[in-house]
Amino acid sequence: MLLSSLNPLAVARGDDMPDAVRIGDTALSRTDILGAAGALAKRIAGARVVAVLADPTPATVIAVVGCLLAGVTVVPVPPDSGPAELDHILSDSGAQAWLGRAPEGSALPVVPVRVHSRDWHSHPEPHPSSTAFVLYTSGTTGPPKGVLLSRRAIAAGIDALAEAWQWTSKDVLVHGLPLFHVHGLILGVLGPLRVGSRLIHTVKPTPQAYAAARGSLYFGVPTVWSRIALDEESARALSDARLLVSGSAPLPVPVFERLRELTGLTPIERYGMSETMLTISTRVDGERRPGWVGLPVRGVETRLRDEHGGPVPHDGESIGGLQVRGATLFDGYLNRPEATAESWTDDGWFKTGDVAVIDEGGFHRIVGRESTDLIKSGGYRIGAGEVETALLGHPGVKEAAVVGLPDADLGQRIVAFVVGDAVDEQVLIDHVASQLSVHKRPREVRIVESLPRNAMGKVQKKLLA
Ligand code: MLC
Ligand code: AMP
Repeated sequence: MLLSSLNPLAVARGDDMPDAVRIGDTALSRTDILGAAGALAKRIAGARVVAVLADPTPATVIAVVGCLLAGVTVVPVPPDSGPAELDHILSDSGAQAWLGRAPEGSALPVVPVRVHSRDWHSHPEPHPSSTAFVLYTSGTTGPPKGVLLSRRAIAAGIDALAEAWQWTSKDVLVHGLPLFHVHGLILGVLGPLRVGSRLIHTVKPTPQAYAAARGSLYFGVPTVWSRIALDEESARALSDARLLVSGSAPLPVPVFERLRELTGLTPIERYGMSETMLTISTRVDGERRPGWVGLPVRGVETRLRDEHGGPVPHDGESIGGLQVRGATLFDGYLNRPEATAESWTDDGWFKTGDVAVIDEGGFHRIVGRESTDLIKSGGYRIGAGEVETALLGHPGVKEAAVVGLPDADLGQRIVAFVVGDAVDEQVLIDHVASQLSVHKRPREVRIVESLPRNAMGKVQKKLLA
């Protein structure tokens, strides 16, 4: 009826339910979403690219679906983005308008999202290779890069996971993740719309909200799961679920084991990136080994390479750079031909920047990242360079070096080493939180006399860690 390559509402109408999508206290049927998105699609048809301040609200879901219907590229923007991030995202993406809410002071026009509007006009199916999303994600240095994701890749990614997890319309998915990333938005909202399962979005991913939702399929980043593992009552309430799925960062083995003990369920772990969507996962009908992320999903191939591009044996011990190719991959970084070219090998594999081990059976273990300058904190990817630039923008800061240190709750916590004059730690944390998205703030600032440097003057971050 609608979109063949990416039909987020394929099972609309026939099997509709009044609460197909629940976000906080608001429930929407598929017909509600389709009608409101249709009305929006009519208004934006012909636009090229628009931005959505991606709060966890029904308006965000309707805005994204409206763009998919109209074939307009959408840029989901973290709602707490700082002024420099916003300027960069808007100018780099060429966004022509905001859908729904706009941040204060933005000069772009705003197209309202009306949850109760309805329009059933059908739109021509956009080409599968057209760009559905530009997702901004951090690199080691500089401002975030726009990852171009096509309709075709998104459809392939969701379908491959549905197969691996036996995810069907009988499931009720529960999560409370942000709606501006692959995990919460593409997998967590478009996934259920495409598969036909219900979605309960808890707004915040708290243990209590997960326990109260009584779903069959749960998504969380490891921080969410480790908080649940510490809350015995909430964890036990998940015992009736079918699958607990963890991803976006490594799930610590003790958390895996504790969840199994409290819920009787063995977590599914899966691995992915904004650039590749989800490429590796354990399967419902396969082994779930703590500390390992499983097998490539349908349509994806992986390999390991050493620093000279030579092959690394898949023997369960040898460590190499993980490379992937297949149907779920992005089409490059917007306006960044050099960065795009650097991230691919000459023979067409994407270099993830992660180091991994593959065993004889094809099972993958992610060992870490090649660069210490990409930090994963609470499942968010944060570039050390971006935080350092924000710190150096404070008049009291002379030098700054940012690293991710191990943290039981967040996986890594952002720690800034700062050389400066009479600077207060909390003032610097608040300064970064006001310039960038709040989750990019250092959790700790250490004022030091000097930074360790090598003979070339380069900061030795390994010594700080
Ligand atoms: C604290 N706050 C401040 C502040 N200090 N605000 C302003 N200035 C300061 N100095 C406020 C925040 O605004 C927030 O308020 C509250 O404190 C908590 O901040 P937080 O840092 O968000 O909370 P935290 O508990 O640390 O969050 C943990 C978390 C979060 C797990 C909920 O990290 C999270 O949602 N992570 C998900 C990341 C994710 O989805 N990644 C997927 C990437 S895709 P308030 O009022 O807002 O609570 C990907 C591909 C794949 O990786 O493989 O999936
Ligand atoms: P992002 O672009 O925010 O999606 O972050 C992608 C990065 O998250 C990957 O390159 C990995 O470093 C990390 N990641 C995602 N899933 C996992 C996982 N299951 N185990 C370990 N690291 C992961």
